[in-house]
Amino acid sequence: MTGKSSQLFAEAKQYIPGGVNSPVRAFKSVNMDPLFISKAQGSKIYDADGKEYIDYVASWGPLILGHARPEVVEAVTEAAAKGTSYGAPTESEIKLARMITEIYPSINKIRMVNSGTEATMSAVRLARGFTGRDKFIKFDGCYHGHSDGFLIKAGSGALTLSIPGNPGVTSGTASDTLVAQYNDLDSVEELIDANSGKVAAVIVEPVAGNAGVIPPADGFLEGLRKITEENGIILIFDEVITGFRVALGGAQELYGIKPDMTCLGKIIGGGLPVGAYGGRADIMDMIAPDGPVYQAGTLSGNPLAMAAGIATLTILKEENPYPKIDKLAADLSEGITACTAKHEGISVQQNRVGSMMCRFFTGKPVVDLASAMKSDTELFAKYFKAMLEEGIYMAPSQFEAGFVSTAHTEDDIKKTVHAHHKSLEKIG
Ligand code: KE4
Repeated sequence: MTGKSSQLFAEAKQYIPGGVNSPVRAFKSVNMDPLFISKAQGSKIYDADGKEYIDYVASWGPLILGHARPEVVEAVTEAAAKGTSYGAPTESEIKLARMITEIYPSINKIRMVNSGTEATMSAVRLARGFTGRDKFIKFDGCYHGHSDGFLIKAGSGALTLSIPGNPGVTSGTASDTLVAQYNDLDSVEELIDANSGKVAAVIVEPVAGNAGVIPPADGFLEGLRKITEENGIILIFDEVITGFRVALGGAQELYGIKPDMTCLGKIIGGGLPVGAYGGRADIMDMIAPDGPVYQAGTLSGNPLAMAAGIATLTILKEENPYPKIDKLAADLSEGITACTAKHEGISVQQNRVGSMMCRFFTGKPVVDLASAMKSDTELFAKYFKAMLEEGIYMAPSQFEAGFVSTAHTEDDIKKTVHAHHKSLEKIG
């Protein structure tokens, strides 16, 4: 089924660990060789054999406008013709920073970096520098990139591959990472009480997108805001996925919560490597060169990446595609639910926030990591393969999110529901 891709995978493994440059791409948990992609356009992606798929991975979130959106390609091409990097400030960095601060009232100042990992790593370092405290709280199953302190009970690939979080992470580092349970405010209170005066930050995915999709329970985010304010703790929203995804102003707009700091990535780079962290000016002003907390990057604010981000955010502001893509995602979700009901013995739980979604193979609602972990990952692996054979390219993991873009059509949704029906027939 994956002719040329399998050949390429064998060759890749001679030079690249696991044959991939990021573990989740290896299709390990779905027991098959990964597809190597040759090109993509709109909602479609094409493998090395030229086979077409409807794409719901969207490069793990960035491509809210679909693949090769002409305005984005043009902006990057134009920027490239003027040179690819200068290692010096450019006007485009001001433009992107201003666009984001105008849309996110909680962000007075923002620093560009090259990945979500850099954004969250820097945000926690800054929170430590600002508060003079060492520890931070994350949530079991949430993923904030691969810097050492976050690889404790991380989500995404670490969860998918059941990789224990600690090899290579020192006990000293690990001891400063405290792990609470998502949607469980008591678990946060307990950690704060047990580490009084020592917690610099709470970092949270305001919609968990790395254990599949788990929405915040009513009152969860409000409770986090209250607890952190009462204890002088910096509340960091990791909106690398949700920023410009669940609303133009991200989850903080959707749920009406004002964090102290926000991490962004994915969509703000339009598919090029960009991350960013920003927040209250009094905190951000502690970052070098004005402040003592150091963070740097050769390619931070790269002009091509800025051009892609500006083009992407400009379209999102002008088109306001959210009602359309949220409706398409809702139609997909409803179609899948209605179709599954016709298949005895197979239960699927669909979690969705806006155009980010996930279908769990389990009979009970998925409201936290524990309930997500009850999913039948073996059945998911069979389903994934069947959907691929039907021409649907999903995230190769039960514990990832799927995304609808502005390039998806009602016809794509109909085809996907039909593919779901055919796949359930195969695996049932
Ligand atoms: P990157 O360093 O991968 O750009 O971003 C890390 C990150 C931070 N925060 C959140 C909420 C994230 O979801 C991510 C990265 N997401 C995963 C997929 N869920 C990236 C895919 C991969 O690792 O290849």
